[in-house]
Amino acid sequence: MATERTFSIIKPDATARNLTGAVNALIEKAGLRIVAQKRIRMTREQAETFYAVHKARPFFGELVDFMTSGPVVVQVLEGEGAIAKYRDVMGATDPSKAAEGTIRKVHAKSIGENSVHGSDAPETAAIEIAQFFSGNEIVG
Ligand code: FUP
Repeated sequence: MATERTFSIIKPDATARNLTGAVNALIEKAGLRIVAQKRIRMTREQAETFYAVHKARPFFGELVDFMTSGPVVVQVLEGEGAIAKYRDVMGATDPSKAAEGTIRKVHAKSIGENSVHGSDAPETAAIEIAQFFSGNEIVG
């Protein structure tokens, strides 16, 4: 399998509970390398752009409110099959349905406050990485 990069966000519910290191430990234990990372406060415009695909969904407003409610840590993760691997490490969107040992099973509070984001495909990974990082900020 090819080496890939995926985009990750440690969300406000996790930074509020001081879980950045705990999430990073699960990422690194899975063999993914954190090749870029920064802590930011997302603007509404950034969150609306990032989640534009969900614009028509009933939870869109709440999602943007939540993602701008506190600091987030945006990251680029690298590894063999990193996109699918990180989705496995994250677990299902709804933490009550997530597999044992996954980030969302261990740490997430609800389907909305679910601790992490990870890209779902190579095309979205490239777009999401480019929204938050320039090339020279990613050091593999
Ligand atoms: P995921 O790819 O697992 O992050 O899930 P989705 O792309 O389906 O959803 C993106 C985000 O929208 C979730 F992380 C949280 C939010 N969401 C809700 O708040 N309610 C829902 O019913 C579904 C998603």
